[in-house]
Amino acid sequence: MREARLPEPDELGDTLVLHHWDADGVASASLMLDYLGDYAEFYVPPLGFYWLDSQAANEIRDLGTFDTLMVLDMALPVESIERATSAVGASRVVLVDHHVRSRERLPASWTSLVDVRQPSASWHLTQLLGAQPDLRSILGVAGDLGPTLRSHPVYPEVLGVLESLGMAVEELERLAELVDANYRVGHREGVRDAVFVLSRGYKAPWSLLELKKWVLRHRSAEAEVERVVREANVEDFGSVVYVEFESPHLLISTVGRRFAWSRDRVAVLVLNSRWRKGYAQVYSRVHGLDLDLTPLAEMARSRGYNVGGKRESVGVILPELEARGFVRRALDWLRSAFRERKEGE
Ligand SMILES: [Mn+2]
Repeated sequence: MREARLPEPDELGDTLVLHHWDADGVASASLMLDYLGDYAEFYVPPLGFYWLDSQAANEIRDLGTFDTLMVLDMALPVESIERATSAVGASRVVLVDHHVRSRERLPASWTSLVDVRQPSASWHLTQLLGAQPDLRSILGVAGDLGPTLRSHPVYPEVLGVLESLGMAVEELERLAELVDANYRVGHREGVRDAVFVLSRGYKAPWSLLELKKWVLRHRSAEAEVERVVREANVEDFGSVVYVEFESPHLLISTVGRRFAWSRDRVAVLVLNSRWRKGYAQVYSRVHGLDLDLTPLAEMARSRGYNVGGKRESVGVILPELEARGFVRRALDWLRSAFRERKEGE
């Protein structure tokens, strides 16, 4: 089989690039801007939503018509991508990603450049472009790998790029946090703008590290985490801890991890009861023991909620009005799962 390749800019034509809002998505979009130049237009989906609703489709339609729709660093459902494609009248779809996709079959006409072995979309894209890795290539890696960066096989190559830039790894991590601050505080225009800021400034990382608007947004994101941790309602059932708060920020997994890691053997269930646009968020994580949360994810999925997660953590977006009912059932499930474990020991 011939390996799929990234089509040339003149094959892609006018291209609408839908990209993820995190540091990797932003860095990848900036690399794509170099490649496509004036042929590229960018769109960031509503922050925190891993699908495109009719309102998003309208926003996309307002951007005009395009030859190609590209989805970068985001495993959007096929239906959402089809919705966006028809909204802009595109005849070509290209996916550039490293996320595991659900079992959905992709239409055969799409160009799928998905490689789940890649540490980031930015690293993947750098290779697809046959380019020398630059700051953006490794910024996505640092953002996506987080604290596991230093033990990942790609780390020596990251260090090589850092050396050529005269930059320390801590500075790279700090820059990824600064870019992420835009989405954490819910500043969608800031995410969009960050693509262009990176394109202008990637050769001068120090000026980026001091960019006032990013520094301030980062400070406010951190302050909101502290506020939520301090003010949240916490119910302790022993092995299960329930945490509830309200915040418009995307911080539920950060808060959940904080509570999980402060105890030995625990499952935490966290509810952000009023997140935004009539939606709430629920997050669960186990720490210090092996309890498979997949049934919890299935419970949410069967109700039609948007669900992401792994064995040890699950995130759910659901209508605000249904949140408490779901949380009650989830707590019941978690507590009985624990009881069964105790009896089995
Ligand atoms: Mn990524």
